Amino acid sequence: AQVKPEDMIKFRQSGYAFMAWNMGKIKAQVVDGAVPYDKAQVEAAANVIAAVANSGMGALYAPGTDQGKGWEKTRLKSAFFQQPDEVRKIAMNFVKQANALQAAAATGDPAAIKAQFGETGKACKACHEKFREEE
Ligand code: ASC
Repeated sequence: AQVKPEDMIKFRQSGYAFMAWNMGKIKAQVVDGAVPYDKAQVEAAANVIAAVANSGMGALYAPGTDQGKGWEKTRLKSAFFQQPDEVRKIAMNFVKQANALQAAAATGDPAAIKAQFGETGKACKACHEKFREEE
């Protein structure tokens, strides 16, 4: 069945929100130390992020889904549709970094996970800086 544009926005925002929650769990354990490191919890979080990153979310960016007229609010800039090569590069790097975070989590080495958490966050940020409107 055809996915409605407003549902595309909702689904992709759900994916990012769920990844953000899981990034926060990893950050609390290996960056901030606010929560004691638990290998299984960090692995579970990294597995979620990798699964979402590999789920083919590009399909949720149909032309026109930067409009938001009466739909879910979106902060997607129209530049996203004018720079497909740049979008592809950023998206592929994000998938690569998410997969590397999953691999790092599996090692159980908090220092390696922390380093790769930083790289993954940079990959998130690259898209925000180019294609997400300020609040
Ligand atoms: C996160 C999160 C993001 C990225 C970004 C990295 O944990 O929710 O959007 O990392 O802050 O700079």
